[in-house]
Amino acid sequence: MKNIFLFLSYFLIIMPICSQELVKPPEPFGPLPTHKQLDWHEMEFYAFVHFSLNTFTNKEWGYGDESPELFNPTALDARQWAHIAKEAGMKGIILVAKHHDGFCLWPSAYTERSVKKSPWKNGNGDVVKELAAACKEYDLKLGLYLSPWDRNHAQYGKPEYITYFRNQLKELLTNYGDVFEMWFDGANGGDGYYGGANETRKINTLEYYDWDETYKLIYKTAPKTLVWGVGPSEARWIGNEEGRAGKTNWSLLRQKDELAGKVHYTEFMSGHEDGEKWVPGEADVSIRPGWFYHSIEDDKVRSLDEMVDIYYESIGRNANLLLNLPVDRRGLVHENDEARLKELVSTIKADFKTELLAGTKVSADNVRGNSSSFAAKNVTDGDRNTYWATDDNVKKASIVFDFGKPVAINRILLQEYIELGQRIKAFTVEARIDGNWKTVSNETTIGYKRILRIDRIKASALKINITDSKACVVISNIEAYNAPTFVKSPVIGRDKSGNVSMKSEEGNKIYYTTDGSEPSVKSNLYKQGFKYNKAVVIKAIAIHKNENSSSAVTTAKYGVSKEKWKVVSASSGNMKSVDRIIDGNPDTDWNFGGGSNKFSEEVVIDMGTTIKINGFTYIPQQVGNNLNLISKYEFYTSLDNIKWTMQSQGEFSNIKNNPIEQVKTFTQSKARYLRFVAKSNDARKGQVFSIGEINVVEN
Ligand code: FUL
Repeated sequence: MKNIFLFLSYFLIIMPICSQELVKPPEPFGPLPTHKQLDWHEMEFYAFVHFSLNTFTNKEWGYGDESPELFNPTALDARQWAHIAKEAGMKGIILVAKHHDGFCLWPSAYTERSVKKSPWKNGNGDVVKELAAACKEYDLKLGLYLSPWDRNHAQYGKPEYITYFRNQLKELLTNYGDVFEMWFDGANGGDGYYGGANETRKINTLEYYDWDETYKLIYKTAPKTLVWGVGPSEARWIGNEEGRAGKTNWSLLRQKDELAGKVHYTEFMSGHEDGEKWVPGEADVSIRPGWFYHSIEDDKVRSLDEMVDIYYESIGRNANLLLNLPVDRRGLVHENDEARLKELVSTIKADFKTELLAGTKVSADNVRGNSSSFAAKNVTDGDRNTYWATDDNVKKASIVFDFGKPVAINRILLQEYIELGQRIKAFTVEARIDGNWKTVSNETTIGYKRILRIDRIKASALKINITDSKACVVISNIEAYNAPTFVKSPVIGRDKSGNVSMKSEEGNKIYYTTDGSEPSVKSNLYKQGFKYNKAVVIKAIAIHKNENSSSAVTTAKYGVSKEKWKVVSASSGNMKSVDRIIDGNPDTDWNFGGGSNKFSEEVVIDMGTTIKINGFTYIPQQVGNNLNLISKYEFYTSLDNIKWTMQSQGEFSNIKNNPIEQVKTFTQSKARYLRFVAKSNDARKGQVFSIGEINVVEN
């Protein structure tokens, strides 16, 4: 009897335990992340700081001839930057130590073009050092941006500059403690000061920097540093400066092709399913239109709606989010930016307040070797190192969470155990609503993290179906939430004649003010469009149709309407549709130039009346591929269309990567006529130029 008992207990207790131990974890599949990259993925959210001579010259790209004496912050406090970043849950700060104009925020031993020659702290300051100390104090990681392009350096384009660049790299990587990320921007615009040569220098970006050697130097000097951007990098640009990754986003890249110039940057949004290297995406974006601080953008901080979308379309789409907080002339992050960041963080915190899957009944239709080590419930245990895995040949599988009663859900978060590679190619989400299964989402990749925003459902069970995978399924984490309803802010528009219109989501009510005061349910209720052609600040909120919740405020600032504006002449282009450049709608654009013998094209606008202006703006083509961007311009004003005064000339820096409204200001002048000259960037004849809209700045 005793023997039979022992015999049975072997089969019932001991054998299952032993066989569980025998079930091996899945083999890694495809390119894998390094330890450095795994740590980097977990950082998720960190700050970018653009602060340099451009802050004081009001530019986005300096030409390289600006005097270092202009750098004179009145109250620089890197601890303030670090405090703001820490409060926002960010894990680090990447500082632009040298931008394209060559000015160094640290006292480099290899140049005089640095803080050494500025009045700030009598030339004894070091911004990199101050930030490194602040990061240490706030337990943040430090990253640095060193622009490969240097529009100041006399030897840029020659081998000597590469030595200089590498010397500076060594300085940055050895004197300031650990640097978690080294940021190499790809911009190489061509022209610059170059030690007084004032010329265009073109280099072959694939060869000139000899990145292989530079990377060797970095890895030797600072093995913990992850290198981003150009060269054989360990993380990639996401392909736009709007902070948005593709819905499908592989952490893999065909980097060999990229280094051979065979990959277009638009492919960066999604990576390559068949990429041979782990090169995950980092989505960079500024909290304002520009990367550097410009006071004119104080009321152009991105809306909360936009910021929330950015969060979900970067971190929620398997990318890290690098959010730029431009530091102003005081040397501080501006109050408006800080306030918006706080709003973003509290919205996201509220969205992820209560997790709903932990503690539910979890089951899967396949569990690797039936072993508890790979059980379905591992996805709800809060441990990223345990995972649900399927048998080797099983690339389609479902996991079900049973709530027992209807539960409201509108967010689903999923994570693969990327230590074993990125595998999932497609998945769907089903919800059991009133006893029936209904598909609520049909998706592609997951990666390190994927967050779905779905319409709120009341489900008694949730099912995730992996419908296609490169190898067996390995998922470490699945969560669900019921985020508060987010009411989108109204969109305000005003056309050429001053007709104001407002839009919100169907059924929501809009309340607005025209006197600059904050709108509330006691303000004007928007019923239909109205005419307002004087200068005005319109503020509006939307109130949700069922829940009494309100949106954030939309603020729209307008000058006198363009009712009396006319395009009087244009050097080319179809005059029938030329009004598109002054119709108040940036989405309608107009082209001119092309096929001619000219290096530049121009349009003349009559504003119908003389007003005081102190700037103009150019909005490039917004819909489409922005193929015909204007990057060099001249701008003139006149009172009579005969005698012209040049008010501004120069470049629309960075317009290629960031095709937003370009604002150029000048000393206030009376004007009735405007002449806008579009100039060919590289002295190419017959270039086509596009204009979405021309506006004036009146203050
Ligand atoms: C770009 C640069 O040209 C911008 O000035 C900015 O630094 C941005 C982050 O990268 O390509």
